[in-house]
Amino acid sequence: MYGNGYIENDGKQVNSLTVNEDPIKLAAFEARIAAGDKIEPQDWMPAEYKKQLIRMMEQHAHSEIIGALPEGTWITRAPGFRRKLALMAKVQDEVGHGQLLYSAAETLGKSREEMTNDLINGKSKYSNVFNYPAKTWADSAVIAWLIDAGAIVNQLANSKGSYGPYCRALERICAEESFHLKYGHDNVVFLATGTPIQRAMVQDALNRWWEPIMHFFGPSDKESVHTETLMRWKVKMGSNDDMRNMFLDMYVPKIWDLGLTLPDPNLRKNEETGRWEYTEPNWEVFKQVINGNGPCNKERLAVRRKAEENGRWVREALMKPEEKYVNPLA
Ligand code: FAQ
Repeated sequence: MYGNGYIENDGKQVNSLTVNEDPIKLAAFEARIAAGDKIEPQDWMPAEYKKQLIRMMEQHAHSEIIGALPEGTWITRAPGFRRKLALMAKVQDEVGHGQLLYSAAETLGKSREEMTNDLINGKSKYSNVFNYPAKTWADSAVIAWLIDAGAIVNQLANSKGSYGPYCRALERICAEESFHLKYGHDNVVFLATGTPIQRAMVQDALNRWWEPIMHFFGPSDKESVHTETLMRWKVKMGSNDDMRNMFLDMYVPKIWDLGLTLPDPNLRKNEETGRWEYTEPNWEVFKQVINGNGPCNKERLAVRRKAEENGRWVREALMKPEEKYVNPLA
């Protein structure tokens, strides 16, 4: 099901990244991966496998935490009590996913504090999509439907991967994301079948979010740096283009069914190849956004930095083992 379109994996990249590894241990490790075993934290693993997993899980965890911000701004303005409750629960879930993923990354020896510092100092990446503003209520609907959908496509595949703690975290996350997706779909359907103003609002949001969503799955397979290694070691279970194609297959027909349009005149499924054809999104914009120069990068990191500062006294208090109790205020 996954990985059908990816470049032939001749192992050259992996070989160059593992030259210093013990060949016997490496062969045994790769045999376990090929057999579908889960690798656990105490097991032997090549340094590059560990490094790649920390990078990916950490970026994923940061994405969940920063991803709570664009939708979070709509909690106070959600239309009606039920929408407010649902959005609050969703945002809370996303932060919880961040916690699960930080814990999974910590099993490989990088502390949460180091990961947080790398995020707020701009050293570590997080998903491009969360560097755009959620201008209207329809933006929050499009995020909840289509970004959660993209996340599920990616994470459901990778939950069948090789690293035990990451796979278990992903399974749990996917279960919650599938509720988010239903919530987002319900919101989009409501707007798309509502008044002309509501319809125009959701169409406008879709037009603005389409390119970031196409970027979400990462650069094309020809440009992707890490896919070859990550697929060989079953950390990624499909290439970026495969995941993008799967998402288009599942969601473009649903978008068109609602009478909404997508801002790409070349978007169509080639029935002979089974692949979607589209105008390449602007990858220069993508590079700018993931390297700190998107519309909201600075604002997002400033909010995270402030939260870190505000919570410092709590962390310090918790880290004092000699403090057994405090005097109650009343
Ligand atoms: N954004 O060689 P590749 C969510 C970077 S969770 C930013 O192809 P790889 C839930 C990449 O890091 C969303 N950077 O990389 C939610 C690398 O840079 P580096 C997050 C990106 O790792 C919903 C360079 O480009 N999901 O949405 C992006 O093989 C709603 C070269 O790229 C995950 O993190 C990007 N989109 O494939 C929350 C899933 N794409 O590190 C709130 C796990 C690429 O060398 C509201 N991650 N880059 O400096 C993955 O599956 C993979 O890491 C990919 C990228 C597919 C994202």
